[in-house]
Amino acid sequence: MNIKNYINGKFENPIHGDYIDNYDPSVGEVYGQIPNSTNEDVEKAYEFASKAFPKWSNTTLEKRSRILIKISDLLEENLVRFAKAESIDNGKPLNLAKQIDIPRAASNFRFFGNAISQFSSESHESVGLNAVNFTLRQPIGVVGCISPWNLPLYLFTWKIAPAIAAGNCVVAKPSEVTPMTAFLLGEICNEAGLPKGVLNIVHGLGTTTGQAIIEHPNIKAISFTGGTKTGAHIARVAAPMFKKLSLELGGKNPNIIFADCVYEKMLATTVRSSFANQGQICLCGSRIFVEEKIYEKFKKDFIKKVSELKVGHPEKSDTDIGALVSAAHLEKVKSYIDIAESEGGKILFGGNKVEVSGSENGYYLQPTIIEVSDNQCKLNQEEIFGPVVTIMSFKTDEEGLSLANEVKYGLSATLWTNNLNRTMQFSKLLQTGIVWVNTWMLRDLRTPFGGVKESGVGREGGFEALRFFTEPKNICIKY
Ligand code: TXE
Repeated sequence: MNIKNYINGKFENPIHGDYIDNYDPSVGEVYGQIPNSTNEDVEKAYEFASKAFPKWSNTTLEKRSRILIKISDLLEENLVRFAKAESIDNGKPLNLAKQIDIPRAASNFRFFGNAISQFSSESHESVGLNAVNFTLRQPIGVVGCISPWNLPLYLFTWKIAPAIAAGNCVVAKPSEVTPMTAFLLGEICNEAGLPKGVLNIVHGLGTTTGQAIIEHPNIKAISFTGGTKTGAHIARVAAPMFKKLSLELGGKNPNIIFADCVYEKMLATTVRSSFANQGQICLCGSRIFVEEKIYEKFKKDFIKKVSELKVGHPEKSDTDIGALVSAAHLEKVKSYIDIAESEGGKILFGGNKVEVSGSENGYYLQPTIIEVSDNQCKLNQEEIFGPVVTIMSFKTDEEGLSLANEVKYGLSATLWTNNLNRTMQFSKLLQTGIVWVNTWMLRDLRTPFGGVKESGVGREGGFEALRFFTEPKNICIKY
């Protein structure tokens, strides 16, 4: 299926008529084409977005809210169609797309449709000076949203929904690896009555289409999720132009397990936090640290549980692990497994590509557990972003904490313990933006979401996102 750009409410071919292939990772074959848009397409999208801005930014909150909630309803009505499209495009199990990706995309619109009606700004009375200050929170104008391939519609809408709720117009680019659900979203926006030009979706490569968005002199804010290297590049381009930036980048998250946890719950959740979505979630707990007392038991039980996971075609209902997103990504992930032994690691389970019957050319990999002894090895320091976890034991709280923090990333951490004192100590001292205690990936959309260190700058979610997509202006009135 060939997809088109969505500009000013219409589906359009790219100006130069160039296309790139789109692959179905479950079979390793091209199944469609996507526009390879140039800066002329981005310029066109920008022009329509900026034309739509005066009216959209003056549209009542009630009306904006109604449209966002309508988009959410329509996504729910089209759940199966969207989930199928997401699963084919990305290789993720269809069940996962049905249960997580598409419902969450719908929640993003519903949440920000409601949140905008509760968003308020401050006033400061300058007592004794006969003056009052109040803050206006005004939309920025035209903003850029660039998203990755691991949770395609989920992360795309996580940016677009707050941007338009706050009154901005958007030029957005989904990942060229997984463009399909973003394409389908255009139809739904039209049906929901989103005015033309408020959202414009331009498809293409990061280095051309994405680059045109970040370089555009009048796109004043960029919200980006993707790799740390790309984030650093975007920051270099955007900083001299004084753009507002929100960067959600990589992670290498610790999962710290103490002997006093509720063991069965921890074990089941650790299987999920290791391998959900083929381990391609920035929040996956890819470094597992286990207190020495229960290390051998954990090792045995974890291997057993992981060996029960079924790698298979994404459409099959009993598939736990689908295909990785692309041939290039499969090779990248496999290259880490290949260096494991030279780094002193021991492959306890998995490590090999899988040939799924009937889909022999798909990008499948076994869930893989590697025991390591040196936290400084590449396997423990670099983001692999696939179904590969390392495990390592520790003796004391101090050791567990320093292993967790000795890494350049700082997105999230998971802690398994029932000791309140330890919970508080770790919560304060872990160098991450998010700490989960006795759970993983339990999301409340009101909370600040994002990382520290090389995991990014800024926070998404709740009012943080609405603050990002608005400029505060202070008005001082003397009376
Ligand atoms: O991401 P990229 P890639 C990590 C993960 C993965 C690595 C690379 O480790 O292996 O990043 O993945 C657009 N100007 N994460 O190469 O390139 C690109 O088109 C503007 C973690 O796929 O960062 C896509 O839309 N845009 C992550 C988006 O950036 C540019 C999720 C992300 O792609 C651009 C994905 C440019 N110059 C990968 N270059 C997470 N945090 O969840 C690329 N893009």
